Amino acid sequence: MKKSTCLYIFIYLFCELGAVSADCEDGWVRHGDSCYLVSTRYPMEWIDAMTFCEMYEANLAEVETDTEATFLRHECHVYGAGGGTFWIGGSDVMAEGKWMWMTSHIPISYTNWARGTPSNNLGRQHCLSMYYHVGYLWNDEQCTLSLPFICEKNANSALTGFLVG
Ligand SMILES: [Ca+2]
Ligand SMILES: [Ca+2]
Repeated sequence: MKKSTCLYIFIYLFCELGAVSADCEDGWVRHGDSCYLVSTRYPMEWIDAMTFCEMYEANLAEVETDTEATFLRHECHVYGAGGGTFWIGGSDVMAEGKWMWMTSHIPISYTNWARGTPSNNLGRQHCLSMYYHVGYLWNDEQCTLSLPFICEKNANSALTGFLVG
């Protein structure tokens, strides 16, 4: 092999590895320190969506800042193709009106509720969604609805998984 060809291959590999290490696994998108999977292909009940995310060492997304909420609203518009409502990781199933991020067991402080929500309509809405009809602001929904959902994991643990795996 010519020396220059060898050099090009080396540079190519170096850049490829660099791109992967700065990125998330296939199908996941990076924002801040997190990787997100916006899953629309297999809508699930809230609890099943949580389990699905856990299979990827992730959790249903926990949205702590306006920046993160805005990013995810944009992703919902892109992946939801103008429809759909997405589960994220909050619930008040433990105590009515006390909304928690269920993976980290932290009371929800930052909120992005749509007007008139949470409504606990018919006394049955205990899971948190980003709701298409209000521009993906938050709405409480019945947990047994089958909906698309968003998983979130730490970008560094995704990287570690890649290097180890
Ligand atoms: Ca988050
Ligand atoms: Ca509601």
